[in-house]
Amino acid sequence: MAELKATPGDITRIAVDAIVNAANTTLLGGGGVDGAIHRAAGPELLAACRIHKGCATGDAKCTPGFRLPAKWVFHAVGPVWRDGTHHEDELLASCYRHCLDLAREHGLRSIAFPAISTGIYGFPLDRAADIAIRTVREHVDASGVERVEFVCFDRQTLAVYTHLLGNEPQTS
Ligand code: AR6
Repeated sequence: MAELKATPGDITRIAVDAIVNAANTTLLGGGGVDGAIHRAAGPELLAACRIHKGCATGDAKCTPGFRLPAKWVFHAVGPVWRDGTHHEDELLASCYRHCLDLAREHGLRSIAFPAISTGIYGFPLDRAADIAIRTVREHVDASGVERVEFVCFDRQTLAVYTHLLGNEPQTS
């Protein structure tokens, strides 16, 4: 049974096998958590991202973590929120699923996710957190991952994840 928990703070400081980036389809960096990850990992990260030649929305690509404490970065591209009728839910779930697939392919045991799409991309936080937790619960055991941290950068995000995870034992 995997452990799922809400962790306050900055994902660039988390020592896990892989951290997940909330990237865009170019994979060439941006603001928010993407900017923070590129700054902390160093310029080698951008060079490694270029090799992928972009990433489709709902998919994720892997690079090394370079100067980060995490060994790997999975660059996931969440959907831009429009009105909920443009496959936003499915595309967001697909990001989490693809990251767990990458973790299985690399034989990883721990992974940390930010709240993908809930910043600049405008996905409603409650709805996104529910999708994140449900999708991870559904797929984590098949992935071999034993520890999942949902890293919450702000108080509101931490409150939502703590509420959704906290009413039950923090296991999948
Ligand atoms: N650690 C953990 N979470 C963070 C950090 C951090 N260091 N910094 C911000 N967050 P966002 P999106 C939180 O906007 O909505 C970029 O330009 C933030 O508070 O980073 O998927 C990309 O290149 C929020 O809860 O990602 C794309 O163009 C969450 O991370 C676009 O933004 C996601 O916010 C992606 O937008």
